[in-house]
Amino acid sequence: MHEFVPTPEHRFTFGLWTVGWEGRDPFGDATRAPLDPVEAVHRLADLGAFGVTFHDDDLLPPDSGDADRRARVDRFRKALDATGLTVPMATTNLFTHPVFKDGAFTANDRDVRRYALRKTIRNVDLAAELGAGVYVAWGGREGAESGAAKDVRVALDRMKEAFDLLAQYVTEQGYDIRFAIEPKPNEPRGDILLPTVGHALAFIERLERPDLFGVNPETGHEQMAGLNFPHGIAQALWAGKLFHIDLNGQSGIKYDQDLRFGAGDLRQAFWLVDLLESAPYTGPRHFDFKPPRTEDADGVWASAAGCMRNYLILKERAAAFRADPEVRAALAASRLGELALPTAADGLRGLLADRSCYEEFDREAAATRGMAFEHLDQLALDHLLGAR
Ligand code: XLS
Ligand code: MN
Ligand code: MN
Repeated sequence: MHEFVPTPEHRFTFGLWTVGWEGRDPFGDATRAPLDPVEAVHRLADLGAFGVTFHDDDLLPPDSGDADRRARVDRFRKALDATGLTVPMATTNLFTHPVFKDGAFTANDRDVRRYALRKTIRNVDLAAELGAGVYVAWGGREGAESGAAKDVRVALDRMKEAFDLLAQYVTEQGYDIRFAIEPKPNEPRGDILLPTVGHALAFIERLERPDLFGVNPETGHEQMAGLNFPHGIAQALWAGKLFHIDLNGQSGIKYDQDLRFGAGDLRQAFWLVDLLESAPYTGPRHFDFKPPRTEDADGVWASAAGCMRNYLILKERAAAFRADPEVRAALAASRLGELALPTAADGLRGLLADRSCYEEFDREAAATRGMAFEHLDQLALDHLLGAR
């Protein structure tokens, strides 16, 4: 039997804000005490994680002076050095302070937009210092609750302006940093700009330096919009834009649950791991979850360990599925190999000249062919449930 023991080679990472979540929600106060980032680093390393990520404010109180900042960064750095934990990603908190109530890069107020950019740039410097290769941008407050409040086309101009300036900054500084835009359909705004992976991918192509931009899709965010997460990830991979990923659990179209990975839609989690492990995707497996506020400190670490354990179990199940000779036969019966053949390797001329594909095509015979998907899917379910 597999032990499912996480090691740094698995590249599991966690945000400081995940295990450090105190359990404050719109209806209730904190249920847990603040967690020292240094303790988080040690506990995550003990659990077998590869790295840790942070918002500027998770590590440094927003109004801390230069000396205090330096002391806190040095202390954090010492914990990283002692444990070998890495910082593959960092991001900016552009949502907690009331100044961001109408957005950051797309706030109607110009002074707020300029402040948001400077706050971001300040933390990009720290990200570079700590060796992060990816900088996540989640625009949780970029949106509206009412129609006339936001001219969306103009707001997208401002969003583009912000990202173009950030790309110029990292290029001029010579930083080896790329940006990953994180879509979300709603919460905390009624409607958020760039709500899905597809919206973000289309937006990126309009930027001055699209090569520096990819996406950071989150399981629950796509599922809040009723979308198929593995399909979104597949399209991001297809576009060469999966720079980072936020893994967690979500049960259907409702508030952002941020359950541990494996909770929520288990079948989508299975197909996701199957996809990531065969892609290949070499980036971190980053968990952006919230240990429920019912949990004490022990429950927090049990929840974090569960994220990694579930990933490893699903990885083993997906590998067993792919290695099963009956599955291979079922994939062939479902003609997956045929999907991989170009539709017209003979070119447009060949297609037009080929009478067998139209004039002589036996449409009725093709229409009655079964696809055998149900047998294939049952084999997958058998593997997922441990019945094979
Ligand atoms: C919130 C987002 C957030 C980003 C980082 O819903 O998931 O945590 O990942 O700002
Ligand atoms: Mn979330
Ligand atoms: Mn996230």
